[in-house]
Amino acid sequence: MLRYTTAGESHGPAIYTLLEGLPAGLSVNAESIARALARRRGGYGRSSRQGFETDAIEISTGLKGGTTLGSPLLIRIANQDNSLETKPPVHTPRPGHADLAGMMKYDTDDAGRILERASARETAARVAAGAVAAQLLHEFDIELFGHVVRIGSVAAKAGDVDDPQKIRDASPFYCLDPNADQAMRSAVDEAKERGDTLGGVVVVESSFLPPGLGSPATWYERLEGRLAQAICSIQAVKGVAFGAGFALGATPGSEAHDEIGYASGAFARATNRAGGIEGGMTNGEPLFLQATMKPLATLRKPLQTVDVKTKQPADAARPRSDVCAVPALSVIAEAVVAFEIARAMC
Ligand code: EPS
Repeated sequence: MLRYTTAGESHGPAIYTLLEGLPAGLSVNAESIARALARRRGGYGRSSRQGFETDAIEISTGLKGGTTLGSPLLIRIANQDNSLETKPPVHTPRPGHADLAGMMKYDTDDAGRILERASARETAARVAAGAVAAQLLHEFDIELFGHVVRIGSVAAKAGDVDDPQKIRDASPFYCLDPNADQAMRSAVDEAKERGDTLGGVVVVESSFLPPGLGSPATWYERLEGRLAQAICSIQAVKGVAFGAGFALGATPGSEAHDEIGYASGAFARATNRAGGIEGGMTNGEPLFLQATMKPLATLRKPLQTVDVKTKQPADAARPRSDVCAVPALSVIAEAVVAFEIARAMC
């Protein structure tokens, strides 16, 4: 079975991805992993950390001559910020972060012991795994495409564009509507000025999936379930929707489904409200899913909390953090979807 796990602390010496179940003979290109990691570091609104991390990777095991042996692949991503052992304890948990729940779970008064793994730094390891999965999918001409459609109250205009990759990669928000970039930038600048943070919405889509990936018969192989778990496990994600998503709950059946036609030797649908998945399987139509990210929990103008040692009201901790990490989410979401699709292909 294709699977991966990650290890490593946000401010330890390195983070790691261990991938198991890759087929033998797959060509693994370290540069395309590095490119995906560079995209994750980018996007407007990130903290100074992304300016000095280089995400230098080492593929420590699993390859000979650049192709997989079929054995576990271990990827190490170095941290430039390796300050774990000298960080002072944090007694003022941030509302919205893993701090307080983790302190109660692990019976500690130091949120630092929780945030080292809860931190979104871990998503670099997931992007590395997704980049390897993308190389496997590439062998089958399957590509996935993630982009940003909302930053706070600013929505991108939907619509088809020529050369979406070029437009997205030129956008500081990884967005397909160049007219939205300026409004998004102002929204992030204003949030920063206020000591606030912003969330948003991303889309992951693919036009190239063969029908039948997933299962109608086994609950944990149903593709929407697998993808929802992968997406909702990303730090700060609070929701996922497929196709028309939540709007389907307010739509009569006569307008909610995608009627089936047949033309030029293939089944064809005029609409794609299902987002390319029916009955837990791909149906041959484009995959379309959205994920929503809450605003990050570390605010320069701190929310109110309690000092867990004194039990007195206090300002929440405000370690270095991003104002907005939604562009990065589009890269991470693309990576975890690539992994689930590759897993289903295997
Ligand atoms: C992040 C690394 C972290 C945070 C952020 C994302 O690094 P540091 O805490 O050292 O600045 O900037 O993490 C969070 C948003 C979070 O909630 O922990 C990264 O590499 O993506």
